[in-house]
Amino acid sequence: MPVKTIFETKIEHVSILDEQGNFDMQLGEGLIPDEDVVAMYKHMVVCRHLDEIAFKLQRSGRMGTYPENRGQEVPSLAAAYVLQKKDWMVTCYRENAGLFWRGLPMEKILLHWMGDERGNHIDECNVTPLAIAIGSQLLHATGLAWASKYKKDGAIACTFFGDGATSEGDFHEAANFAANLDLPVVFVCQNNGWAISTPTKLECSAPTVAQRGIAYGMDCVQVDGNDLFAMVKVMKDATDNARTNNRPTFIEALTYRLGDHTTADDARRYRDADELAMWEKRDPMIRLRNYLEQKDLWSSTKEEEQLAVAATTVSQVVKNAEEIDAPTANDFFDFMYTELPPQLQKQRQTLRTSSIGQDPSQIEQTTQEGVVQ
Ligand SMILES: Cc1ncc(C[n+]2csc(CCOP(=O)(O)OP(=O)(O)O)c2C)c(N)n1
Ligand SMILES: [Mg+2]
Repeated sequence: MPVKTIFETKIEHVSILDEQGNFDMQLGEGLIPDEDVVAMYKHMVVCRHLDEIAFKLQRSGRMGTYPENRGQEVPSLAAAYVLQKKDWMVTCYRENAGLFWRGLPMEKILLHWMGDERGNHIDECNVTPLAIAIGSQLLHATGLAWASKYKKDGAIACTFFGDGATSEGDFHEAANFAANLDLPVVFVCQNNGWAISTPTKLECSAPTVAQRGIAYGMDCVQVDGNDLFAMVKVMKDATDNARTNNRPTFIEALTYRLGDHTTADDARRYRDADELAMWEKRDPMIRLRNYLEQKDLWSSTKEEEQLAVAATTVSQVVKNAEEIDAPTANDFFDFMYTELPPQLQKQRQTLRTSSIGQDPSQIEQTTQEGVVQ
């Protein structure tokens, strides 16, 4: 029997506005109206300022650990621009730009990193709380898409994760379910080359991360994740695929975190200065600003004005986050169950006494602090 090839595939790489400023008219013309490109650039200016201030809040002891988003603004913003209101955006922790575009109040992100659970009470838009357990959110997105399909509400789910997350079992389980059950999910992998200090090549021997999706029968594409136009293009294709065919797509967005992994990290210990310098030149905002200036849609004056808007907006956001009333101790109990089980009711009632969890009627003395509001 002759040996025959039974499966062949290829991964396409999509780029429209490259780092030299070349623009592919065939793919890019008419893709995004000029006023929307300007609006997204303005949004990025605000997001970048928030990122800088969040870093400083941590350094000055006013916030807990924070993962800088700098350099990775495009993938989530492009996705949020393409998604519909009813869709779900299910993120990890470097998607501020997209979350804010969808309508998540900025102070909620600060509250989250300040350790205040109210940052995770989200009823403004269909986004889920930030996932810190790497890869866990992929299963949530797949479940949301499955529920939407069951309910026939037409919503799709778009989830974000890093290159490192594709080495987690959760990724493989989510991908398998999504593809086998024909679920409308868009998997956006932000490949920034590193999982903390582990370079992508040490955990993925294949030439692209995108091809990990092929094993599950998904459509897979690689894109320049610092190119707003290319990212919008692949997101449009992927959301059409999800909405029309109920099929998942895997998008590998090549990007780079210009900061440390988090404020608890020092990337200089494992990353070459040359590598960083190369990616600083590929900063998505520089590229977009040059494009807009060439088209006479932006100028230094407009940049100054927008920086002033960003400063005012962000200082109000910080004020809102810092001046919020302290949470009550009862919050601890009040958001886990619809009906609190009896033993937890006892704990709630006796939270501020020295007899936590005992039957309140058995407690002889309750101090003033023991009165639970
Ligand atoms: C389940 C789990 N294992 C380990 C960690 C610790 N951890 C936090 S971030 C990270 C690396 C993630 O890398 P990647 O998925 O590439 O995302 P990036 O931070 O580069 O965007 C690890 C291992 C975690 N948060 N959750
Ligand atoms: Mg990574």
